[in-house]
Amino acid sequence: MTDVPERAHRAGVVALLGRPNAGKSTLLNRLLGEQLAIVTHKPQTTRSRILGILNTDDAQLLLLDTPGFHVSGKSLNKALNEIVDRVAEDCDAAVLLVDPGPGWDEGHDAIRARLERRGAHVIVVATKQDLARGRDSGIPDALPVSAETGEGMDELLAKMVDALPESAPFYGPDEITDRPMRFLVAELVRQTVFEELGQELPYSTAVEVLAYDESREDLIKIQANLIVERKSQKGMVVGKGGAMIKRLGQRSRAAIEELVGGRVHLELWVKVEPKWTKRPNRLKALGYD
Ligand SMILES: Nc1nc2c(ncn2[C@@H]2O[C@H](COP(=O)(O)OP(=O)(O)OP(=O)(O)O)[C@@H](O)[C@H]2O)c(=O)[nH]1
Ligand SMILES: [Mg+2]
Repeated sequence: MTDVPERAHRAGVVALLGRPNAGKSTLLNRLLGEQLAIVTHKPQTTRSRILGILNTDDAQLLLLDTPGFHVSGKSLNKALNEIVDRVAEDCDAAVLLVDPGPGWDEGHDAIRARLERRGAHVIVVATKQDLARGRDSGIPDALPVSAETGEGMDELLAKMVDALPESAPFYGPDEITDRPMRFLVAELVRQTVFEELGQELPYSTAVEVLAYDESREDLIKIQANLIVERKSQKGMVVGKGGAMIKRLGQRSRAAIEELVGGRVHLELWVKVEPKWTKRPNRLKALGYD
């Protein structure tokens, strides 16, 4: 019989980086087995870094979902890129997700070089393999995965753990995120807006939770503002005879009830705040910085 030395516990931050819509948030949710980050078919859904905590037998992975990196001069988009930059400066390892559809580009070269300069281990992953099958992804040394089917997840997990330093865990075994319930609630409302409203409007929308009242045992009472930039947008969000805001409220409430596992009363208001996407203080207050 041989003695197998027990492997030391590992822990650290693994950043999920990629272009908008590459599937970062879907991958986070798949790895955690929970819907922590919102996912939509539209690009630029994620607006802040979101930590998901994943425990294995001998490791704790602090998975950081991030906004997609892209080129744009708009204030909101610049703020999002800054979040990506900071995460890239701070992680122990990074998973660089590439959708084989649009493929690899110079943006990927730049971020990989930057991570490697810092000594962060980079794992390149070709996503959406359930769609890409048979196509040559043209991405060298990429691990093929599908967050939809779960293909490649065990190999990816093993690679991520290998890339982490030896360390005791940072969080307790029951913790799944560092984000407060208010944040998760605001995100679920935002997801509903992406699903119900046209192409442009979700990008002008933010959600601010004003009250989260748990004082009653059988019902959580939530008040939230849906912030838009223009009066005409308010009209669209409210809808004919209030039909749209009613639908947004009902769908959001159902999603929040699923998250909290109990009854929820949701009051949703629409507020016009001209140029909130261009005001650094508002971006900060809303958590997009
Ligand atoms: N078929 C398939 N679709 C996927 C897969 N992963 C993600 N998607 C879809 O791709 C779209 C974008 O997914 P997200 O997870 O929101 O992408 P993201 O990288 O977080 O996007 P941003 O937050 O906007 O940067 C959604 O419609 C997902 O359902 C996959 O493995 N297979
Ligand atoms: Mg996302």
